[in-house]
Amino acid sequence: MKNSLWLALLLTLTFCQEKVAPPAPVLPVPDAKQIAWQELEYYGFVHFNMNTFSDREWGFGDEKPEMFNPTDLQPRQWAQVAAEAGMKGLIITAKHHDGFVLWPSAYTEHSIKNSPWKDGKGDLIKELAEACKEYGLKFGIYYSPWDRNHPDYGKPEYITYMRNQLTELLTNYGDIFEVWFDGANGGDGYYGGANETRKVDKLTYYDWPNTYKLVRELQPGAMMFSDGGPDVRWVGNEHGFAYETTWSNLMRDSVYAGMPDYPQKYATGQENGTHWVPAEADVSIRPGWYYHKYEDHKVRSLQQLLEIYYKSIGRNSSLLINFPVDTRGLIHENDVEAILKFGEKVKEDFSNNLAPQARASANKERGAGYEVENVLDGNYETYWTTPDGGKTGEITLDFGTEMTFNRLLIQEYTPLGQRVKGFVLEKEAEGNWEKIAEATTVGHKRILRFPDVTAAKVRIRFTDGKDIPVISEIGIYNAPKLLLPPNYSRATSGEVTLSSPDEGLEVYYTLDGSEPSAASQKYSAPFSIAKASTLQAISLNPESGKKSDPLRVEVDLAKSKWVGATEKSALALDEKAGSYFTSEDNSVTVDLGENVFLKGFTYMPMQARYPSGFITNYVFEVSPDGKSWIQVASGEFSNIVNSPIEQIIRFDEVNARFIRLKAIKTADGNPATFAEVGVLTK
Ligand code: FUL
Ligand code: CA
Repeated sequence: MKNSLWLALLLTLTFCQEKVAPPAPVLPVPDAKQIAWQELEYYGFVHFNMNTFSDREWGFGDEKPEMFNPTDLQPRQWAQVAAEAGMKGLIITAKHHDGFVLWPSAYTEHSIKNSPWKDGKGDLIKELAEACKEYGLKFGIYYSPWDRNHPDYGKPEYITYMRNQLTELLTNYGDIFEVWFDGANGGDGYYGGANETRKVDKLTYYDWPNTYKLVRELQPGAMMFSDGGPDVRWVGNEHGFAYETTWSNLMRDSVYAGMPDYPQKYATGQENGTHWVPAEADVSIRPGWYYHKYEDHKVRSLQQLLEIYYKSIGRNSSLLINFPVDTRGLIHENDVEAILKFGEKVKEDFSNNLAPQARASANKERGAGYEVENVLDGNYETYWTTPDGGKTGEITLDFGTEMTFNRLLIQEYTPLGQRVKGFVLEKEAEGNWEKIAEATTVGHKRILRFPDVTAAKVRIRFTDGKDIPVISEIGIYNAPKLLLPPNYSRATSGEVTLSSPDEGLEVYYTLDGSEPSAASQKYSAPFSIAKASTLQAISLNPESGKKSDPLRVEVDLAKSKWVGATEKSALALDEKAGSYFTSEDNSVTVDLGENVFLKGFTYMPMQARYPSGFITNYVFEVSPDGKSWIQVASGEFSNIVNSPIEQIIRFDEVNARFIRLKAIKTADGNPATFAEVGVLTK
């Protein structure tokens, strides 16, 4: 009797000692589906619908179903590419603003069932749902509330139509992980032939509460996206960037889809937001959301994609990258190459977490179950936290030996709410703590990039928060350098600037056609190239000795003495492809400032997102005095509309002081535009 009493007492004591209560949550907190969704982080968008065939971004609604005619439609290729690129899901534009639907809906004729694709017997939503399953991807639906085709849009009847279609989509295709409601709505359209402008009250027209209820009933696990949630919110721009300070908390009741001041006022989330509505950053891999052949050369570079990664996923947002599937029905080769390289590089950057090699300690510990080691165990569910009271805490990682690194990753345990408002990363150097980097919010994931640091001991100080810090994971990485060719630009003076694509790389170049190496001229500051030369340059990692592929540019005569005949034509002579000159008389005339032997000219068409005035037929003339002109070349820039890259035309050598490029015809009949005009002298 006595013994068992003692045992019971002992057990109780031990139990009491070990049982430390977890911190109370700081509201708001995510629900179960939001917690699961958070883990996905990175998934893909597919914009493929009528616009693909009308070559538009927004269709008017009067397009004919016959136009939807892909020649090689392969949703399995999309899924395969997405999976290989590391994406966790795909969201398809089931219906965009033009109203055309990619499944045989019973409620409209404006659908693939009246298209030539598979003789109207196909169901693209079904095919993609199956392909996603095959490749282990989650499947999501984009559905535009705005419908420029439907005769009832703007009337109450349309809401029934919308709910009928949502019911089809959310019943017949298995699990849907995200339903994407676009915020763009109301305006002019076909509307069943009415051809008029219809405005709706964005707040009340759709009766969102009841539409949300329907989605919840049919797909309880689905996240609903719109500008203001309810489950996931728009990041407020289409560049794929979240903010230095990004809260998952949102004043949800103040926000509705399509509100004009949403991006400025609400997109960052708010510290005191009432609901958990995390950000999603959406961005297309090209300038447009839909495929346009003329953007084949404008697929985002690896450097740009990485920037997006670190500014979205690295800033407490998910990342949704769009593929504008082409008119064949495939993700274009250029986009495939770009996304696979990107996927590989992200994997490489985070392939080796150094943090678990360190001995961790903390200035405060809550007790058993909340030890500091929890931030190094690779398990999101386990976390370190401090006793109640205060808003700060420090973790020190001691490697015992010097380590080199350039990334810090931190994850808060968000089921207990987003808390951290400020933190600093420091290293120990000769007994002192030196700051490496600092930032504000953490949330699900925060990643800081900084130039290589070598240290044996680092410290992360959580300096401010809504309450005590609760940290799931800390990672330290040494991301390999981005060994891409240097970036090149040139001023009108002839001055050339080269920049390396990553920290800590060196740049070497040659001007004589030979291949650059570490023995070539090392780039340290802008230098001048006045005459025609072949510039080749490499980026080189001085530690590994590895080098990038060479950049190769045919540099020609500097434009320092050039004067355009009109003031505005200087925009065609400023060495900037992004600026352009619109000419009412369809020509550019230039005084080269000296007599020059010419062997050709170049024309860079306008590079803006919605270009106009591409020259299709040209005449090129030269003159000794700006008065008497002789024509030295004429012809066609044949594929310029589809491929608006720099056009290079050669002719027999002539001597000239003045040049003139004239458009005989432009692609759209609008005044000719010139992004840049140059000459060839070599
Ligand atoms: C926007 C739409 O208007 C675009 O066409 C595109 O679908 C993009 C993802 O959302 O609001
Ligand atoms: Ca952990």
